[in-house]
Amino acid sequence: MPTLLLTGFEPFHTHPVNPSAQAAQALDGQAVGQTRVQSALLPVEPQAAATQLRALLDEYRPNAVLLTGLAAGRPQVTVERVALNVMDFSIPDNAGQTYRDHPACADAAAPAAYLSTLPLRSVVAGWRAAGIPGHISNTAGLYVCNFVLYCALHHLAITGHRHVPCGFLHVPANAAVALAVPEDRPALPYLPQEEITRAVWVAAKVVGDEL
Ligand code: PCA
Repeated sequence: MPTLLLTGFEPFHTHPVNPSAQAAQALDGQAVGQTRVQSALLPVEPQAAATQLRALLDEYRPNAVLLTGLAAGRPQVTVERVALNVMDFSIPDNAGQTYRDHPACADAAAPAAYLSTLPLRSVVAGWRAAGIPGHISNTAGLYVCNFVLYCALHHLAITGHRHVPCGFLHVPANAAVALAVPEDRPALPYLPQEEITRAVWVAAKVVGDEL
């Protein structure tokens, strides 16, 4: 059975939970269509996350890679188109570090950007067919999610696995994340966790079906 590596992130910043982690945990070990989901949680700390991710790619040799994270403030699920070789954090990571105008990968051969190798249009079509509004996003930000997507695509490229579909889903806040925002601060749009998990499941199904 083909394996799909599904990652979520630990909580970060002021968010008490991370809905991407809850979705990844809920789907761990499940057969989605003909594909087995293998989930992992990544720290919101670039070097530690990259080390862990490279080890997961080398150990599991997944047939597809679906990375997920929280984009608090986005109203819908999104599938990212591109990862840039830039880190420019507006908030510190979980180790208290803030990187500014910093390359994600300093190798001379590292390109300025990698395009996601997921079937983006099929994922969005799969969501719509399942009654889930979602769209392609043209920026994954310049924080840890963009960094991790860049590292995964770079690692697959330099280890001869460019053919392995790999990309990133950003999910909205869930109720717990939205409830943690003080009432005098701008309110966050949210989706129930079950719907976030279902959107990740549908994306995994679409990606697995196209293998
Ligand atoms: N979202 C952050 C990092 C971890 C997460 O879940 C991001 O969008 O970069």
